[in-house]
Amino acid sequence: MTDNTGSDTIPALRGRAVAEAAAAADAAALEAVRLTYLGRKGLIPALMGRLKDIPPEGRRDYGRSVNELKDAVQAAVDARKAALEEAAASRPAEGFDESLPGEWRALGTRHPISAIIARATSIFRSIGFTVAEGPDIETVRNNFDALNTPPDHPSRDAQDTFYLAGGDLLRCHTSPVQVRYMEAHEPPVRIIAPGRCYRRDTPDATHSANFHQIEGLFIDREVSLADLKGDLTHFAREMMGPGVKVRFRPHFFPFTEPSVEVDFSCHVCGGAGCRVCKHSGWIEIAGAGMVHPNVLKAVGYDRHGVCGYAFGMGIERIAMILYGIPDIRMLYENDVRYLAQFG
Ligand code: 2U9
Repeated sequence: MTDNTGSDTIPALRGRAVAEAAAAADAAALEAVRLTYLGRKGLIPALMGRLKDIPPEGRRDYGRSVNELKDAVQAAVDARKAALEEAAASRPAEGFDESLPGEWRALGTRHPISAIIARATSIFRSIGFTVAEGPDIETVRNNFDALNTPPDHPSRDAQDTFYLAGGDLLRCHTSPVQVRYMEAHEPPVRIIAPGRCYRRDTPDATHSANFHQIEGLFIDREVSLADLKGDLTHFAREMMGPGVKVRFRPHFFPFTEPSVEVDFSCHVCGGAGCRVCKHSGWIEIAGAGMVHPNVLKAVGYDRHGVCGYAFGMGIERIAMILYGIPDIRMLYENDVRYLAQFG
């Protein structure tokens, strides 16, 4: 026979309805199946409505087979409903199953440069420094003029510094951060400035056009070279280990007077001499000195009757020494198989 489902026979309709009920993914889908076949306007009541069109001698059989179809579909819907309810009852609260193993996430490691900055920052924080930051693109005035750099100083040369089209430049040290800070704050000042710097260096094992520095500045009444020596010695011991010795050699920088270079005893040989320290027992780590009066004047600090010390050191150099990294370029190639061992 045919019906308003198209050409389905009663057995075919039964097969389709039972299969759809069994496949219903949830209660809503099952209800949709039920309405399609058993609902008041569904296919099975429509079949029942045709009883009057059947010749009288065939009505008994027709009525019985539609009733059997109805019972079979109702049974399939009931069975699926029970199965769905049972599954829902045995499932824990939505979204959380405490019996499952924890989710494992692959965490990255800190880049050695970030690790050194974090350690150095924490050491200086513990002795009262705060962190200051500034832009990578700077003015000639903040990067050179305010730092007492003579007009003919080689570092100003376009061979050494990246100049941008409007006359600004990429800072070649983080010192302009301190210039800005002093112009925005009254003394006393006790800040460190870690950050990215740029120089027109040809890349090799120890040079990169991009590198990082951490600089420090302490300005107050009666700050002395003894404070500088004490604070940098503390830093050396915290950073490299308690046995490290520190020595200060006279030097020259335009922005400090007097100026010193700061060496740490070699942490590999303890000062006896080895390949790492080129058999000198010492490794040059930082430059430092008492802030030049012209720098204090440039930022308007001369009227406060203050003085201070400043220092600067290269982060890559410390990372290479501490982690035994032989070539600065390994820090920038971003080979995670190599970098994953640090931090
Ligand atoms: C202000 C005044 C003075 C920062 C200083 C150095 C010495 C120094 C080098 C170390 C290795 C740069 O990365 S490196 O090549 N730095 O030797 N830096 S004193 O002096 C300042 C800074 C800011 C206002």
